[in-house]
Amino acid sequence: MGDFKLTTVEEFEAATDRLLETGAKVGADSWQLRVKRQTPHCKFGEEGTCCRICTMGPCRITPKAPRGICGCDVHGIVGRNYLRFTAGGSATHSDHGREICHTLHCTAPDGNYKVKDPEKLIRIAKEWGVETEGKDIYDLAHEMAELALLEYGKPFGTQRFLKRAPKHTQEIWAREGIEPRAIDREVATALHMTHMGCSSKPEALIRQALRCGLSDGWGGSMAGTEFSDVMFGTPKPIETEANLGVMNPDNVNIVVHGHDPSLSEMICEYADSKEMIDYAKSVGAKGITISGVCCTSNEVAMRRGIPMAGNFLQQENVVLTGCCEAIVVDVQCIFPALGPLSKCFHTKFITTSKIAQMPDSDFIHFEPETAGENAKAIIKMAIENFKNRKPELIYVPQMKQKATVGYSFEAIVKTLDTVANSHVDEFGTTKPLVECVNSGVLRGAVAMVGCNNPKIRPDQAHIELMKKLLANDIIVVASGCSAQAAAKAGLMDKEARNLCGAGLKRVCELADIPPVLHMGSCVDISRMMVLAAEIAKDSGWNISQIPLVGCAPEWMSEKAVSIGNYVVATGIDTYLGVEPYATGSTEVDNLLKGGLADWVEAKFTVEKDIDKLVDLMIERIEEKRVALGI
Ligand code: BF8
Ligand code: SF4
Repeated sequence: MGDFKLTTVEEFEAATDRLLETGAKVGADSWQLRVKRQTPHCKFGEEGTCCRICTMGPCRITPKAPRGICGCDVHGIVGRNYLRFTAGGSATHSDHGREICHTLHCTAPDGNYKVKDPEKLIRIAKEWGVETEGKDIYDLAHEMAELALLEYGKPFGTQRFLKRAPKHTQEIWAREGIEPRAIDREVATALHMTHMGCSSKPEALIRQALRCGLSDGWGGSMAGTEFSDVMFGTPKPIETEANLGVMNPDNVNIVVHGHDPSLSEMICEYADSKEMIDYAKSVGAKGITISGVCCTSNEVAMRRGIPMAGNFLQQENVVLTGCCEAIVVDVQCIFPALGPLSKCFHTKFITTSKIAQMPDSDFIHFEPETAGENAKAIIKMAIENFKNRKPELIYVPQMKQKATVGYSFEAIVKTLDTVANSHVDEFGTTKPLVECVNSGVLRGAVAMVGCNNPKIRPDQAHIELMKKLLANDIIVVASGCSAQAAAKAGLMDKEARNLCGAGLKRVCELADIPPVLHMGSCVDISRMMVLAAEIAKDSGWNISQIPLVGCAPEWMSEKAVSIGNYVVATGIDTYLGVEPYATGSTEVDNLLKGGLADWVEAKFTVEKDIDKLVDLMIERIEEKRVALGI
């Protein structure tokens, strides 16, 4: 086993405490302090029983006041709030996807953005019935970009990617009336339905939440993932490192944070140029280190092996190291706190998108047409900031783990194909994986996703859940901040296979994989949908029958609820460690945690006790095995 050892959450916390001491010296605020000031939280908000969608209110439901002024009951109010929450998430993911489609439209052989995976582009074009023969690849890229953009507003029909789902799943969506139409339409319908005096019937509201979620997972997010692969390359296994120790005090440190790979890819590209490295040396640095936070980090880690400095609740820590020259952000999950915090240090907080504009930041508008110049300007700004460091504030926790990442759907299929020798001739299917599950070498799989949330001890739930699953021969695929928690702990180091049960350990050895497979960012949960769909087709099982569940133990965002809705609507039971704001209505709560199964063959389970949560997932996986007779 060599000297491999997991990094513990206690060690993460000790490192954070040391950084917070630096913060205290300069009067910095932190989320740890703000949580104290914000708790206890408002009960009405937590239960979803406050309505403020018209100015006759706000109305709060209590035993004495069981209806709002308009007469809406608690079930209507909670259902509307849940749908609005979903619409926020779906809009956000999908708009990210739209940006990617726009960037695809800007690709040119001599431009900032190119087509790096032409085979994938052609594959999707054929799927969409677009003629590819004899066409210039850039003409095809532009045609596909336009078609993809039309998916957002097309007047008729449903999402093109739905055809990727097994027939049974497509039939369920049609039967339940939840096949997503144009992506923007599902968001607009959600907002329309929840306007004052429209829907107040929980069934109708939750049905639309599923539909709106599906327009994200099988629409906007899927477009984001697929066309990012076309432009930046489909991820393949690659070595990297994770945790704050990847920051190098001798170098100019640039941290990329957010979600859109169009920005981070360009920064990585130029930071690697001789011109920029020489410039960094001229100011006394040894070089340039790019590292990442949140999903943009996952994107560049998966494709370039760029190290991951941390996940969501670690974003302030990178500034607290005192050696972050610039934290460059695009959209989503960016703490506005980074503005004032950066002012306590020499750090430049650089915002780049009109979607995410924040006080106390330097705004450099990043656009596909001028991406190269923008990236250079940002890197130069960071380099020129190197001299402004305050040496007495520099402290980087020497903590990092090795990780093998880059397990796109394509990479998983290719890698696991090597496990079952009998199927070498069937390269390109999930059959070897199905065979491992069938024989019981693998008991099943869990898709671990989502954020950190101070309501749960950060990273602890992700890591402990994964450890127990691995010990029980359940393979884990992970994305988003969950994947980063795993990487920081060391669970994406191939050596971590020693923590697995005998079956999973054997699979990891034969396929030469870590036991937790990094599938990418949160939009890349669409990769997991494709994987589930292909497993269903190759096994003959329905998606809901596969010994597979989803889990977001520390989730916090609207995007996460949108994801939850499409994962469940795809037939995958989903386990949460944090309650959605829906417990105030028995009708909505019962629907989410029970009734949905009658519609889509899956439902939510919420359990705040993490030990119980993992046991429930293992039980469910074993139940599914029994039902399949395997
Ligand atoms: O989209 S897991 S904290 S970074 S919302 Fe955000 Fe949550 Fe992280 Fe990526 Ni996803
Ligand atoms: Fe109150 Fe009804 Fe207005 Fe909501 S819509 S704020 S419940 S009056």
